[in-house]
Amino acid sequence: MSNKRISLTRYLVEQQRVDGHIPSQLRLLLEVVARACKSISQAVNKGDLGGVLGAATTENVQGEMQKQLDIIANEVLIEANEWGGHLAAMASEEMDSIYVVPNRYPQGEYLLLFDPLDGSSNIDVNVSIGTIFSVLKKPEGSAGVSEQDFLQPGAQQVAAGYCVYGPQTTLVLTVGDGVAMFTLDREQGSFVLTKENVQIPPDTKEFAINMSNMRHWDAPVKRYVDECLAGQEGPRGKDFNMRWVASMVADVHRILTRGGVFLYPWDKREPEKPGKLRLMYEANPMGWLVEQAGGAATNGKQRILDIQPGKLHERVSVVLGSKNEVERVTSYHTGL
Ligand code: P6P
Repeated sequence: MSNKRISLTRYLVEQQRVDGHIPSQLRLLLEVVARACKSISQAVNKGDLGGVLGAATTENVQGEMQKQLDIIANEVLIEANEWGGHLAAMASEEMDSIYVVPNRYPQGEYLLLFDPLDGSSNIDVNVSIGTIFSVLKKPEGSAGVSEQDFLQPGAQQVAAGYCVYGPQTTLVLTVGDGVAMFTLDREQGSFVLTKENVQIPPDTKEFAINMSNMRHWDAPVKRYVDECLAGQEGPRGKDFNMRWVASMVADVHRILTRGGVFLYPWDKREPEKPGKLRLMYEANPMGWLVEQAGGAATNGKQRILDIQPGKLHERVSVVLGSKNEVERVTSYHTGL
């Protein structure tokens, strides 16, 4: 077995040619997104030297102050993808409405959704952040493209992934045939396959949640976390460890790499909102990656990928990771 590492390009060509798994236009789309992530990684890695740390003067659709790098990453993804002929439109956490590919470029059959730089509260303190992306097909027969075309359950995704900008820059991808990881070789300037057929252990001793919100949680979440904290002497009969990076990409990457369960549940702080995280470009892509790696992802009550979106920027509660833990948390909510 050759120990010659294969590039992202070769992996995608083989997924297209050998497995007939992805059409050439989807392969092109994923190569363009990967190149955009390389550019974002370079901007992030410059930090203060690039003069782009700190806040911008604008808010995003969520009412959150944008960081300069949020806006830069968004522009990089738009400019990289709009001319290729593979997309009909894009949607981003950083844009109120969809971005339709301008008439001067050919329209394609895919819809690209992304959180261009997730975890941006960590940018200025040099903690891992990342780009999350999801790919849908434009519904057949619809002339033109509208926001309604994006409102498909996560089970309809044809590709999903993220790029984590940490000690390594690593692209993690699924096209429905398992999860593969590609590490950026900066000397070659290319992503190289470093792990495939990623598997999340079904059990874990590590949970990830923002504990400062404990007094605001619903009873099932409080029960689950209390049992973890009770450790060996408690009902779980084992001690647990806790992690919270406050960057979903970093927390999910740890879970894909060594297992764990991640929770961002509904809480009483903003009771009208189902959760903090966004369904279309955070929970859906991460949920599919986790499922493709043998894990599970629910909103506490139902499979995230089955949720029918009502709005482009709608939020959702998220419980994802090691299958047996996710099933336990979900059973505490449903009583099943
Ligand atoms: P909190 C980052 O802003 C983010 O959207 C996710 O990446 C992360 O998991 C979560 O919010 C962190 O939220 O309330 O702990 O700061």
